[in-house]
Amino acid sequence: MLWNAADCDGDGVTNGQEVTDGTDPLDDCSYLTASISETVTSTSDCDGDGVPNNVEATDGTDKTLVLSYWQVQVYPANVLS
Ligand SMILES: [Ca+2]
Ligand SMILES: [Ca+2]
Ligand SMILES: [Ca+2]
Repeated sequence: MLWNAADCDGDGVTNGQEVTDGTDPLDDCSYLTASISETVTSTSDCDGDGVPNNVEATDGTDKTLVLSYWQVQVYPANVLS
């Protein structure tokens, strides 16, 4: 696999895209959520809320917000309409 197409840190963003975004391809807490295109395999807990990144990705919660648990997720009204 080409390096650019690989995801070395497992944050779901390919190395090439991380370089484009200016994030660190070797830091699984450095990425742009909007650029995630791969399955998140990182088990780091970047926001310290006790839920690993790969689980947060499955739940659809925000890995960078401490208060973003699935159970307490509150969407703005304009997202639901
Ligand atoms: Ca990555
Ligand atoms: Ca990264
Ligand atoms: Ca977390």
